[in-house]
Amino acid sequence: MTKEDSKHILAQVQNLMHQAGNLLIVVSDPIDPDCVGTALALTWLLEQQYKHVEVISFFRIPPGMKNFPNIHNVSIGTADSFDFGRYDIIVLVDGCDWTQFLGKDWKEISARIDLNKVINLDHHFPGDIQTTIPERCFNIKTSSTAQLLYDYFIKPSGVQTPPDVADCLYRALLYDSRNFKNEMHPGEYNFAADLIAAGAHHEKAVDTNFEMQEFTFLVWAIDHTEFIPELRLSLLVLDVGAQNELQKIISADWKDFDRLYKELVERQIKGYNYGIILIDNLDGSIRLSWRTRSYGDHLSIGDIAREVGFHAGGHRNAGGGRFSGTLDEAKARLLNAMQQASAAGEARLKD
Ligand SMILES: [Mn+2]
Repeated sequence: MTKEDSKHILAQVQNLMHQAGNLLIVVSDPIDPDCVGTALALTWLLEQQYKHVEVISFFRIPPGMKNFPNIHNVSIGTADSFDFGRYDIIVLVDGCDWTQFLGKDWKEISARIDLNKVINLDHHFPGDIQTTIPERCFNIKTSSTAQLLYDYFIKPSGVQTPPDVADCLYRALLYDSRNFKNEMHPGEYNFAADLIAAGAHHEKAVDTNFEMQEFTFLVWAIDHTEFIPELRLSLLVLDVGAQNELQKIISADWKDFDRLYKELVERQIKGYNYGIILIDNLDGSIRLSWRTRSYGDHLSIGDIAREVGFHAGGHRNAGGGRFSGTLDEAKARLLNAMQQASAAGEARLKD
C-alpha cells in the first residue's frame, strides 16, 4: 500500500465512523491485550462523540485475559446467530482473516453482513479481509493495533486520554512488543511515553504473575521438543497422545498456557532461530504456530508454509496457520521445505 492509498483509506474509514451512530467492534482470535485494549480505547473515543458502541467477542475470553482492565465491557456472542444488521458500522480490530473474527463458518456468516459497513483496523500482514474490502482496511505495519489507533485516531482528535484508556493501550503495547523486545517501529517509545504521561500504570502492567500451569506446560514441552540443529529449529509436535497427557497434567484448556514456553524456548536459544508448534486439531486439520528471531537474516516461515500448502498469516517473526491433512504430512512438508530453502540459501541461515 502506498502512502497515498493509506491516506485515502484512513479518510474513508474516519468518515464512515463519523457518520455512524451505532457501532459494533469485534475483537479477534486469539483474544489478547492488543485487540481488547484497542477495542476498549476505540469505544471510549467514539462514546466521546456521543455514539452508541458495543464490543463483542465471538470467542471465549482466555484465563490470562480475565483481569484485563474493563474486560467486562466485552460481551461474548455467537457469530452464526448474531444480528449484525442492527449496526451502522462494524469495526474489526487487530486481525486480518475472517476466521479470526467470525470463526470457521465465516463464509456463511459474512454472507449475511453488508460488507460496505465493515472496517478493518490492523497491523498484521494483510489477509483475506484485505482481499475482500481493500478500500476499508486501514493497515499500518506498527507495534500494535493500539499504536495505530493512538497515532491515527486518538492523538489527532486532540482529546486527553483518560488513565484507564491509557492503561488498556499500554498493556496492548507491552504485549505485542513483548516489552519492547520485538522489532522497533517508528513512534513506539513516543506512544509509550504519552501513555505513561496520561496515567498508564507501568508497575502494575509489568507486575506479571505467571500461572503455575504455564510452568507445567513449559517443563513438559521442553522435554518433548525436538531440537534439530541443522535446521536451527525447535519443534514441538502435539499429536492426540500428547494432547491427552497435557489434558491430564494441566486441564482441557492446556492450550491457554503455552506463553512461557513460546517466550523462553522459541527463538531464544542460541543456534535455534526458529520455533514451531504443530497441533493436531483432530478434525483433519493441523494448527501451526511459529516464532523467528527478530534480528539477523532468516528464512520466512510464513512464506515457506504457504509454499507447501498451509494457510498462514500474522507477522514475519510470529504467526500461525492451518493445514488440511495429517500431522505427519504437515511436519514432513515443512521440514523438507526448510531443508531445501536452507540448502538454496545457506547464507540466510547464518547468524
Ligand atoms: Mn496485535
